[in-house]
Amino acid sequence: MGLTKKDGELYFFEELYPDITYGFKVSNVIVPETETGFQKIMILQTDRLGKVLVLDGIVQLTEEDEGIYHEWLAHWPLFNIPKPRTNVLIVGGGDCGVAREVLRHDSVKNLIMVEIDQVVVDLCRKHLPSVCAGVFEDPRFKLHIGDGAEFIRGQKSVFDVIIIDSTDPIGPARSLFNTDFYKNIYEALAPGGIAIHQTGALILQPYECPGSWRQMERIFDDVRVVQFANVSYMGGPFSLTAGSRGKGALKNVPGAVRKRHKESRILTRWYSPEISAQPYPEFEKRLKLDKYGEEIIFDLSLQGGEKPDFDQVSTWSRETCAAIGMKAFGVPNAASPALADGEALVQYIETSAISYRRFGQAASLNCFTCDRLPARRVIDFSMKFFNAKSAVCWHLPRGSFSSMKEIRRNSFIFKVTKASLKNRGLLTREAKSYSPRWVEAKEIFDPSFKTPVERGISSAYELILDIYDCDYSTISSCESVARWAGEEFNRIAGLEPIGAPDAPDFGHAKKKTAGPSVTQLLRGGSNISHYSANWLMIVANIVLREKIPFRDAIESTMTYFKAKSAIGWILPRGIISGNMSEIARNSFIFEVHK
Ligand code: AG3
Repeated sequence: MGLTKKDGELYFFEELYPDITYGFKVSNVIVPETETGFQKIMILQTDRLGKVLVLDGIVQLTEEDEGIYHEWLAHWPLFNIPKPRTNVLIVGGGDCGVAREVLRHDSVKNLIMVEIDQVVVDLCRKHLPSVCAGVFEDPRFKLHIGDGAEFIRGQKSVFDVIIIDSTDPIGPARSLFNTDFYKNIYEALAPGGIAIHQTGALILQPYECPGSWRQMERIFDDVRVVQFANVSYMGGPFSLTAGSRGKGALKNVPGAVRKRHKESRILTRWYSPEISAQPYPEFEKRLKLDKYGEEIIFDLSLQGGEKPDFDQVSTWSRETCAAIGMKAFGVPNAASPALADGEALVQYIETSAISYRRFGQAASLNCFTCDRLPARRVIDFSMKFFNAKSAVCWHLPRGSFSSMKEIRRNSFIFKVTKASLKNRGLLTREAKSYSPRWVEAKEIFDPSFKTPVERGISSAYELILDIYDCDYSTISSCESVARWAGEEFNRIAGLEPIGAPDAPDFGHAKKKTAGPSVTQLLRGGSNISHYSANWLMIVANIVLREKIPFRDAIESTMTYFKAKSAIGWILPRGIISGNMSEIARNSFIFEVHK
């Protein structure tokens, strides 16, 4: 919307979000929207907020409240760091508001600011002199015009504090939200140093802070979220995410911080050592969860030649949702109304998806949720629905951050009968449960490896992949995940897609699901993937009959998402009956490292 007339008066409405905005009355346009070569800049005069800096339609600061953001960004790390604070780097920060606050610390001897956009610096210097007050006159300040991500590369143990005052991860700042950048930042920190980054509004940008937190958590020794709220950044709680090189620097020990603040004699307007700026504890707990989801996978034998069609299976999927108390999203997706042998039906649910396919007389079912999973109810309901006497089940922790051993220990294989369903308690306790067989990836990758189908165990098999530490930009774009599922994977694996990948937006970000889903129906199979920017993870279930080149398919997937590690399972599917220990012996779990 940007500048808009409302009742004959000029208003500005922010353009960060497609579906929600805020605005204010503009008394004068000081700098009309100008393309800088990197972004669009505009400076406005308002009665209520003073001058306002807008980049690409997004409010960066207002004179009225810029102090809140700049003070927290500069003083939180500078007062927390126990070691001398001598060398400081700012990445971005072209308006010089953070630089102004940093330079108030006498202990800072050198401050380098790397800003990509000279036009922002010049126009802010000219029109927002109160923001950059004193900065250009200070001999400790050095401005470097260039790309911060480039500048930082190869710098080793140089800075005590690094402050990343970037725009949002759209436009020129995209590269500042990636794992490589955070790694380079870590390297550039002196031991004991702290880096801090603006990571967006907690509620309106639900992936941003968790996405940065999760990447930083893998790289830095301690990570912590700092929370505040201001007027300029709509949506209430706003986050900064800090990481340290070495342990202990982010403890925010009130006594020590208070002492440093007092001794510095810096009179802050907004920053105070009395405020812990800790995020909501429940938010923090969710951030630290280490399991993405859970899945129950089971095969039933259908009665006397039955071949349920689209309508029947749709009813099953809808009623399964009701049985587990989860909302269905959209309508079931299938290749044809007949649901021929091997063809999948997929129903998205509020926390992931449930799916069906039939191989001969076996119905192969999956129920994945990123929330609670009442496995007993799913199995019980489905056995009744399809009138089956027993089910072969695999219960898997999906996207677990535990060790391989732990993941294997929590992957259960067991058989359920009508009788065992009558009891209460854990299904795996009652039935004898088995674990999948742990094998080296190279065994799976060896051309001589035989799938459960080739071993004569089952008529189909399922390749399950949990791919960790994906690249933020790749994983946060639905198009790029759909391109992987629709083109890349099939090309390498030699699979024939039916139609285009289905990647609906059910507004997952606003709901409780951990991530949106993509389905690619395949000739004789399907690829159902869930992905999540805040978990930096893609979890995929590929059900097939034919063998695919596992090494190439998994390697190219990991390369595509720039991932470092993955856990995989290969399970027999389409089982009518069988010996459980044989089924377990032919259910594999493996670990892949780049
Ligand atoms: N840079 C951070 C702007 C963030 C805007 N995002 C938002 N409202 N969700 C500000 C630069 C000020 N020096």
